[in-house]
Amino acid sequence: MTDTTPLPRRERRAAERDDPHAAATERRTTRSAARSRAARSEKIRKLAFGGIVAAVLAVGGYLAFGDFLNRPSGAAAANVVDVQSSMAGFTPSEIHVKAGATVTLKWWTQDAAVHLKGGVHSMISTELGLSETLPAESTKMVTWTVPNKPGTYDVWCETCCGGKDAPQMHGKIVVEPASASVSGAVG
Ligand SMILES: [Cu+2]
Repeated sequence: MTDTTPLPRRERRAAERDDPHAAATERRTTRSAARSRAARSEKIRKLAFGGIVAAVLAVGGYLAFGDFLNRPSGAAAANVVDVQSSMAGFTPSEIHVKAGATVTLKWWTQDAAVHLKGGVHSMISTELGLSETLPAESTKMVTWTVPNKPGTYDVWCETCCGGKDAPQMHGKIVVEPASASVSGAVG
């Protein structure tokens, strides 16, 4: 019997009467076809699962190491400034940036919300157009275009330890002339 398409039940019974052996073969063929279909779909499921796992690992890896990989070199890395806020104020208490540059402040704190007014530290410099808040125990990337006005400016936190009235809550932002960076660059 070369035709392996399943026969309707009535015909199969008739075929079984006529040739019990052939009918049994036909049933086996049907079962094994079903088995191989099941095996195929199992294989597809495994491939799909593998693909999802690979995608999750790739995204996780990028999130874990992307920042690290981007940091060591390149112009962008030079414009990332690490700033911590704590009960001691800003660390470092003085940062230097170039006029007109786009700077990313990697601003972080380990302080708990209970010590902070509104649960945040703040970073305020009205002269430089900065007014940001940082939730307790977090890190925030603040991208900021430095105004084109060289000088030394006051920056302070208003939401802890006495705020603007407390000397230790103040820091300095020194805006250096843009030409200072051009002199060191080629092209
Ligand atoms: Cu603060």
